[in-house]
Amino acid sequence: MTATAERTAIAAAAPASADPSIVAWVERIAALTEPAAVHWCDGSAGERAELTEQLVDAGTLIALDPVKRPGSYLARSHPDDVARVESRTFVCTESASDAGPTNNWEPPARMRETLRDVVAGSMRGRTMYVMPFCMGPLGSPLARYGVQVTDSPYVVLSTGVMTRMGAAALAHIGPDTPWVPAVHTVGAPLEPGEQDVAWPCNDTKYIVHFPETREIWSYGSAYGGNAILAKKAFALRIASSMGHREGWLAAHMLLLKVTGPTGRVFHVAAAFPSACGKTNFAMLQPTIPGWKVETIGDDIAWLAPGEDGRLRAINPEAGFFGVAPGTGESTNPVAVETLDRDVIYTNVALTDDGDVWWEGLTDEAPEHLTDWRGESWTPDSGRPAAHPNSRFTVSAAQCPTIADTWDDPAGVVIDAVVFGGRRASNVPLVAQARTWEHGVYMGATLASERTAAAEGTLGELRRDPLAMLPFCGMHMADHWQDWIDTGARLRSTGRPPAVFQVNWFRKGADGSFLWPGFGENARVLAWILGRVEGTARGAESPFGIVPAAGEIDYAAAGVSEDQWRGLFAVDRDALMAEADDTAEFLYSMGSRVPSAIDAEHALLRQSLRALPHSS
Ligand code: OXD
Ligand code: MN
Repeated sequence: MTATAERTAIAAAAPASADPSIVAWVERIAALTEPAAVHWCDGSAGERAELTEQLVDAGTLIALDPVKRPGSYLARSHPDDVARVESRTFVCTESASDAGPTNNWEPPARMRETLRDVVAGSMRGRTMYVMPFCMGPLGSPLARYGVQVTDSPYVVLSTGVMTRMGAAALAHIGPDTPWVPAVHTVGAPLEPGEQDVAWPCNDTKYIVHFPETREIWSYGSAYGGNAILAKKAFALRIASSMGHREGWLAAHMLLLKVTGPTGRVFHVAAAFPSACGKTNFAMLQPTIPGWKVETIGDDIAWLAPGEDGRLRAINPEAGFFGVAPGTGESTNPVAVETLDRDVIYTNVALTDDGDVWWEGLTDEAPEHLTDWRGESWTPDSGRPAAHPNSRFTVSAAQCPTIADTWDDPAGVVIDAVVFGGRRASNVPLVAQARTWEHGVYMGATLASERTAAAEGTLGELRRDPLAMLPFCGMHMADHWQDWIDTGARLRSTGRPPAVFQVNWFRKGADGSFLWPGFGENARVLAWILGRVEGTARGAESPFGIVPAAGEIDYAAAGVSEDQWRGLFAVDRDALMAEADDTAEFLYSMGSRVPSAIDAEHALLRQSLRALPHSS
């Protein structure tokens, strides 16, 4: 077929509603990647069924027992393609300084050349799927659009769950609608007659963002955020840069609707680094009577000042891509119920009767399993049965606690913003920032112990500003400035939400957790909302405002007085050492650090100096 004939075939197959700019782009990418066929996704149930059948035949998906897990499948990835690859993730702005010190950077022209070389012919022998998608409720003024091409039908199924993907999204992209083009290839072209593998990928990987031209290119991986480009690549990295120009914020935050005993409704946005319990918090079941918590989102929020001077938020996603290990009846019964049907599981273990299992799903492991690599496993095997970053992909709509407003095009009004990390020491269970700027400082200097969501050494403490370290598609300090500016805008017309820092993971001298977490976190949430409502008095502390005596019934949570004291212990020397480390961290962010952040740091030092010395 000639190039012209090929182009004609692609255009002819395009839905009538496809904007010519999309058709022209698809033609260009097809000419570069040379797929054997092009399929325009409509996002229908029929399309889903067909792709699922194809993936089962190819051995990529294993159908689970239709009675135990109806409509659910297990995928096993290549053992080297199991997490986001931060070392291969790039933000390519014209000037290196605009990507900032937290991103890998290459000049765009050089990166484009590299990408052209690796991507050329990379889809040979495969079908290229074209997926129009919408982030946020269709038609919402806060929603944004994109089109991803991919040669992975597994990525098509995942994107179909995680976004509003298909014909309806395409119909919303008119000649004046900006849309983000995203190219994804597993980088494993097939020679004629070559047998495919169950999880094609490439040892070489590139996850590349061009924020100035709003483009995404991903090569070599089919796993999670590396490949479902609508999620981290678009909804956080490209979106943070879009928000910078347009006056809104992309945040690595869950969203909650909380109804208090008086019937008053609150909304909370909370940022935690990856695998620190965001999904559990998003599906919290309060242990205290009279409180109801409903889910709006578990990972990403887009926040924008509304005309009424209040901060409004949407969840741009349509599904949950949650970490399976640690999700169980005792930790997150809502997730367990959400996962009883129509789920794509990746890298969890398979039971002998066609069900799934992972560490933490039940207290006791089954006697025999097939582990995430497809090998026989018993509790004596001495290795996890599920990969620590194994995941479930499931539609948000089937979560039993999903809020009626979760896809409200107007978004919800945020009353409280929460920042949390995984900290064994130094950070109290909860503290309220004295001002919006103090809260942004708490978020900007957030640190957390490393988890399995990305490559790296587990447990190592790393700064994760606003929980955005791997997801900020711009200079981190400029992103902080966007937060500071948002507060100023809200203040000019209304009132910014109250800001809090929480830490569910503080440990005592014996190394055990001081706070039970999970449902008991509702006690902390109730105090936070008491502060918002004006019913909780709070008490001054070097951390900010903490619960006054008697304001949280910790004994009812099974916490002793000693443990409670430990949760708020102030170790002057350790805090001074951390403040020194924070100063170095702020210095490492360069000259763009907002003066408001420097001022907050100076205030903290001042208050620490005034403390009595640690005994
Ligand atoms: C995620 C992550 O997948 O943060 O949500 O890594
Ligand atoms: Mn996340």
